[in-house]
Amino acid sequence: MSKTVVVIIPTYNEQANIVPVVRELARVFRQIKSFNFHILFVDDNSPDGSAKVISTEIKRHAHIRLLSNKRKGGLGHAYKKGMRYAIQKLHADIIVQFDGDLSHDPNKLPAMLDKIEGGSDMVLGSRYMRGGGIPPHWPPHRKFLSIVGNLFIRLVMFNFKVHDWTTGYRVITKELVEKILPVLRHSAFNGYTWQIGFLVKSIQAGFKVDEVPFVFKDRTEGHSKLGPEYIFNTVRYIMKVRIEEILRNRLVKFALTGGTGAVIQLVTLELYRNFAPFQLAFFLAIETAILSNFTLSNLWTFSDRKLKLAQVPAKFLTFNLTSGGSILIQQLIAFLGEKYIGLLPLFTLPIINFKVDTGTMYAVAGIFMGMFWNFFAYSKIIWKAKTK
Ligand SMILES: Nc1nc2c(ncn2[C@@H]2O[C@H](COP(=O)(O)OP(=O)(O)O)[C@@H](O)[C@H]2O)c(=O)[nH]1
Ligand SMILES: [Mg+2]
Repeated sequence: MSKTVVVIIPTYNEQANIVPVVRELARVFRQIKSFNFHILFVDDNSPDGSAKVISTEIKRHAHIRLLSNKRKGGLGHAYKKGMRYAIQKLHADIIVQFDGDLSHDPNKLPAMLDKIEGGSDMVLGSRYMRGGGIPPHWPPHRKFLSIVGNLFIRLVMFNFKVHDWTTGYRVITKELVEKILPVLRHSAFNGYTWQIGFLVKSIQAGFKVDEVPFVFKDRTEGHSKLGPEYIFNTVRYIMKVRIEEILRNRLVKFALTGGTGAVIQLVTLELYRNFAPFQLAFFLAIETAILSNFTLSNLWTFSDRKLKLAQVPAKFLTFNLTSGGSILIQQLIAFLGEKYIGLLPLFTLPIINFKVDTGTMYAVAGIFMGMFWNFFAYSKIIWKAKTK
């Protein structure tokens, strides 16, 4: 049995574009015999009467449907509704996101569907790769924003495999849609943030994303609904996603935990000196930092391997010993350096007039080696992964 493809077209004031878009898609559908095609319009009660034109088209063609919303709910809202309907009512195997203004080249559909048949989960129609493009007559500032904007996203996401993160032309398998739809339930994805959100979540979930180049065509009828808040929302979204990704990294958490410990040690040392002799204050400050490191590591850095309450006393004791080990490593390096290389002046940092000698280097090396040791001790001894 051949697979069912549902092309979803959200419309808001696209009255003059409906007939040509149906004609163009129908022409391409006729060339591909191996799929059942449907067109599903999702209209938000467009004031220009788009729905009326769609209804006339439904009488002239088979396989066209219309979903109507009472009021404008945004692009993402329209796609959510359309995708659910396409899967549940039209039994879609493959879903296509397609703009109603003929900006997307329907002739690229066969190549995109081929890639889906070849095992991709999502195929993007991409403007920013060889063979793709944006309208040559765009004014320079619009070209700049479009190209640099996408470059910026690629840089922030640190993913250079995807060339066009914001394209609205996409062919997607039902399996991917079923996984990602619930993830984007939140109303933050009801507008244009839908596009970047959908792609980011799909990549994070490990789906295979591919691209086919196409040349974006400017609409000849109607107006774009894209507002300036779109740029702001997209940038805010990718920054948020990246910071979350970075903070999920254990090494980053470890470094932040250690940094917090160092600050706590310095601050509490000043505090304890008010009522304790220096040696005791020094020791107490170290112990406070150790307590902070232990707590943060257990609740955050290694929260996936959190200790049971009964384990805490013994593990805390071990933690003290391994932390002592790190101090020992620092002193050993300083001792060996001084003994075999010596304390030689290197240079002076201008402005702050800080003299750097080999002793500074031994301290830096010691701190680094101590950190290596600590991370080893944390992950292999104290918060050892359970072997199954
Ligand atoms: N149903 C619905 N469609 C929308 C909404 N906003 C935009 N669209 C449609 O989404 C598609 C892309 O929008 P467009 O304004 O062309 O965005 P641009 O191509 O990025 O400038 C068009 O078919 C619009 O009619 C909305 O709030 N609801
Ligand atoms: Mg458009």
